[in-house]
Amino acid sequence: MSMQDPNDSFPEEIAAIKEDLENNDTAAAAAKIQEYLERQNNVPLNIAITGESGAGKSTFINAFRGLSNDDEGAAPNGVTETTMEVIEYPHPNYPNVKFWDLPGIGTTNFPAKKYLKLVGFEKFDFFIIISDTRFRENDVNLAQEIQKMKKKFYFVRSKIDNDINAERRKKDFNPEMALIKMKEDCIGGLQKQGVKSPQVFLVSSFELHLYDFSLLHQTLERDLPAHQRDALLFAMPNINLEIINKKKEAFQSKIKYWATLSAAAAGVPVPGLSICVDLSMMVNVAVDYVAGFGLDKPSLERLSASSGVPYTELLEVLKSPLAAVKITKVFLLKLLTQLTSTAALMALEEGSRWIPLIGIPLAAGLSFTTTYRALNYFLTELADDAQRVFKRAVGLNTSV
Ligand SMILES: Nc1nc2c(ncn2[C@@H]2O[C@H](COP(=O)(O)OP(=O)(O)OP(=O)(O)O)[C@@H](O)[C@H]2O)c(=O)[nH]1
Ligand SMILES: [Mg+2]
Repeated sequence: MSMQDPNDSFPEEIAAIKEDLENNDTAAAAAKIQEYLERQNNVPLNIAITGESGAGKSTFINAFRGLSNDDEGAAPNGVTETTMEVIEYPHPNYPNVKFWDLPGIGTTNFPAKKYLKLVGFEKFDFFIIISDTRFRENDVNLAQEIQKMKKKFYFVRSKIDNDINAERRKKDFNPEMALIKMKEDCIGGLQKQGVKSPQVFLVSSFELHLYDFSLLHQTLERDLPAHQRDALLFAMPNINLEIINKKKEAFQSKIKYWATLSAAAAGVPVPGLSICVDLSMMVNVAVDYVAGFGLDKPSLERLSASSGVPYTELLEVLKSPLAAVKITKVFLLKLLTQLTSTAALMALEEGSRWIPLIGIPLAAGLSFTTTYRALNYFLTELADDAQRVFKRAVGLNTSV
């Protein structure tokens, strides 16, 4: 039986878990699953942002983290390294993902090699070089030195909304053509300065859902090693429906492991529920879903601040009882009791392929099924909410 899942980012660990299950060693499998799931949530990703003063570095970092510039959380988590100020900004919901605000190389007067050494280039997974005009000699020197250090870099041409607004005043205004031309100019300029096949992305930090930000994500995703792709994905703001779907799929592919954990732990039934589930585990997973979709109260408040859509209007489109609330065991138990009695739950396709691998008694099987179905249900509802919230935030029609 093939259980290969394209979303598995630690293939060796998964193979070991499957082997334990096939040998009926559920306890060993459970321990490995726990470890695997924890490891997945703590994959570090370090993104360096550099560019001249005023290029839009801080605004880009804030927007990526779902913050507006005047947001309280936008204050630096300050550390001063060496002789230069390199400031670390963790993602609010995924602190394993860090953005590093580097000083513009031009303001430091260091040659590129020295600059990279001083900012501690080894720890960065890749560099984003930002400019609000054409890219200069400094940017090019830095890019070439980054390449020598066997690291990746991407050029972001910022404040595209300004350029488009300026174009708008022209008689023959054509936004598509203007964007193509801007990109060609940037690429041409970089090539003239000796950068081979430069990757340039046109971005407005005020409107990440427009222009090239999603292309930047796709490119980064393609370039990153498999185990870091989910870290990037979950840190992504919900800039389109595709991102929301990808997050859903990534969560979905883990449900069978959570259900197996629940089955392995089954023994004492939960009061009020006829079968055994691990309530505290389920609370953690639900909290994770909510955070991943940005449906927790702080994330929604930040979205309201950055989109200008009142918080209460965002709340209006929420349907899942799990969004924008504090999820407790008591709360979840109530929800589960309703769910198991109404059986308003999803099909069990993936789960039923997995069950025969686990040599478990009936009670545990029920626990597996309940956990599997409930998590599936929570996930689907929250993903739908995320879509509606996204549409409302960017002003699309939200009728459902
Ligand atoms: N219209 C528009 N303005 C932007 C955008 N990004 C940044 N800005 C503005 O450009 C100015 C500089 O942005 P910052 O993010 O502070 O630039 P920085 O690179 O961090 O500058 P330093 O910290 O001084 O090196 C601010 O007034 C921002 O509001 C954008 O995408 N669109
Ligand atoms: Mg700044």
